[in-house]
Amino acid sequence: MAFTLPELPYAREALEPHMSRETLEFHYGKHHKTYVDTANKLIVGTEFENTSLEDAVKKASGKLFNNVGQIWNHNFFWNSLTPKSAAPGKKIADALVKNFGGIDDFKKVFTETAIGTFGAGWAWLVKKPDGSLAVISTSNAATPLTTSDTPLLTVDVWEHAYYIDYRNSRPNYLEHYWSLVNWDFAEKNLA
Ligand code: MN3
Repeated sequence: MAFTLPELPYAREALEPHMSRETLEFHYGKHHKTYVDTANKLIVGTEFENTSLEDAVKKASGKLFNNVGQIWNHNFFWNSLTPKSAAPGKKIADALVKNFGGIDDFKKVFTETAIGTFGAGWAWLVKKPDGSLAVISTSNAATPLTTSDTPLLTVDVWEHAYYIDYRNSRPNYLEHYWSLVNWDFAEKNLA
């Protein structure tokens, strides 16, 4: 069973002006696709030929982990975005207020964590096993899927995520990220 590149949940230009069609063409159409193609080459003749993507992320190491981790992280990232971003629903809003003091306080922590992630990586809103929410950062292909945390929302802070639209300015990218957040997705993951 080969890994597949899922269809984007929106059109390539749907996230404009915050994220350009060109960024989607490269980030989804080339970077994400390459992780899928590379993983599919690496699993030939291995125990991973018939495992699900989730199981592969949990069990693989080295180069295969890097590629399946990145497939999963990108699948999660595209779903963390929407062209129809609306205010957070009551459940997720209440949880953010309870854990961070307010929605703007959460955004500040998440933005600082994303900007402060050294080099390539990801910032995540996660639910801890005790039910509390936290913001964490992972490097390269590392993902909360291999931990006891439940991911709710993510932002990709690899340079390839923002270089076309914002050059070296990760802060500008983060500013626009908030116009694209799919709070419904975060709320569903919280349930
Ligand atoms: Mn990426």
